[in-house]
Amino acid sequence: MAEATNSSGTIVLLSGPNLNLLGTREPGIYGTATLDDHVALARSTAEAHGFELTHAQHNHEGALVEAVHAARGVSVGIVINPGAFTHYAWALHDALAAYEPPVVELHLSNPATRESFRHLSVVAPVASGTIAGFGGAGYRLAVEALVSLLEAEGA
Ligand code: CA2
Repeated sequence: MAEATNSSGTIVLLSGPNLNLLGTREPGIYGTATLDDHVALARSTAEAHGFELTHAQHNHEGALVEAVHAARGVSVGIVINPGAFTHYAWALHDALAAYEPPVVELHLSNPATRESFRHLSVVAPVASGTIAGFGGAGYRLAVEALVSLLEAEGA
């Protein structure tokens, strides 16, 4: 028999390439917390609002595209830190465009203040909004932003 759940639905958190290395290098830009630390914060924030959260990290664009496909119909929204794919991965853009619920783009750093190649986001046009530059707190802020969109939709 299926377990009863009071969950309002599942939020999918997706992480792009190299984010599995967080906490091991470049602490000046990305901080000392690990990806597991960020996922734990995102999950506790989601659960505090009555949602479940699943997470996947992929270093390959196709795997992220497939994760977006897999989220269709079974999730209420996506929070995604696409890593460097942010700046050129049009297949990821297209996959997110075909995903109906809201998408929140997330970055630890603020790409707008960094090298010019980071100024273009191909994800931004298919996201409801972007949280960037707040370090690890962004994982809480991004989930809260998504929950607020979902609550506004349900209102
Ligand atoms: O600020 C962010 O969250 C980024 O998405 C991080 C990406 C970067 O390409 C984006 O422009 C902004 C890079 C993630 C790489 O993470 C590393 C972590 C530790 C050591 C090396 C890379």
